[in-house]
Amino acid sequence: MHCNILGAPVQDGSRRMGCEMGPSALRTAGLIAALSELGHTVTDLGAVVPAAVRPLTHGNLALKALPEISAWTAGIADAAYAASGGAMPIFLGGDHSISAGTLSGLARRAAEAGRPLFVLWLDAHPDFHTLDTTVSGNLHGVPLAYASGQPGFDGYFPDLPAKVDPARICTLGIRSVDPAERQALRAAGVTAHDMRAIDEHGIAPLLGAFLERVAAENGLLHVSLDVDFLDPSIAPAVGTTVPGGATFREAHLVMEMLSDSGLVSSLDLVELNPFLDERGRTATLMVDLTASLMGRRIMDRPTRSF
Ligand code: DIR
Ligand code: MN
Ligand code: MN
Ligand code: MN
Repeated sequence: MHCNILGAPVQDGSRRMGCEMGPSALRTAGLIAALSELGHTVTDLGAVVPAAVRPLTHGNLALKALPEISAWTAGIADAAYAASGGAMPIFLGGDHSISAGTLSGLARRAAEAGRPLFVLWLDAHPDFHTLDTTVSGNLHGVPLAYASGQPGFDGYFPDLPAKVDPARICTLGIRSVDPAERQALRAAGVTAHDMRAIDEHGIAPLLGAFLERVAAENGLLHVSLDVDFLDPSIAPAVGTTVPGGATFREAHLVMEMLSDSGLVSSLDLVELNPFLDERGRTATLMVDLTASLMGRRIMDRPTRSF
């Protein structure tokens, strides 16, 4: 597999500074060497450049850095489109607002290829706010709503060349959902597996059922991995820790199942704030999880799908 690495050093989508160091920390933790050791070829495309910032005013006065995030979204969408198709793009955030751009570019690519795009959202949060419903005003809380065509983004975020069908989105690991998001997720038909579902059923059958759907439609699969999907005890370097997250083994199992499936076509690694890390521990875990997704194994096993 050929991997295109793109840095997206965005931090204005979250409340605190530090995510702009995410791409550097993931590179320092050995991402490129890990991919090369697994037999992949890698091109590091450096950092995405945002589009020109233009002034924007919105009735929701809580919104933070709307002109800046809108400009990043346009730049990242173009870069994501250019880096996909024939190679696997890996986007290094940056806070989760970068996925407004990655999903837009990837949806355009999938539409041109005539393939349905599926999205696996690994996160404590569904990030399904619109510009009107967000209470915090932090735009890392809106990318999934934007990319799936929820209302209220027109004139503020770039027009979408293609939307992600909400029925092809699966969130896994959510445990902090605002009331407006809960209602919007249900209305849009997003598959939302919360931590209780993982407790009750185990993570493997939930993921397996989604992968069956991707395979049945010959879909492309984008995986968006937010650091806060993981339990804070193993991944402290994120601004929005929520207790009760995925364990080390659950997270690796997800990545190994994704690898076995052969379905993953692109990946976001987001919300790493290296300023909050304990000697690179979280950055290293994110690299190790990426390695599992890209084929690293404890023992060889006959490849099975899921
Ligand atoms: C919260 C937190 N729902 C918000 N969202 C985060 O600000 O809208 N997403 N942290 O990753
Ligand atoms: Mn997120
Ligand atoms: Mn989150
Ligand atoms: Mn949110």
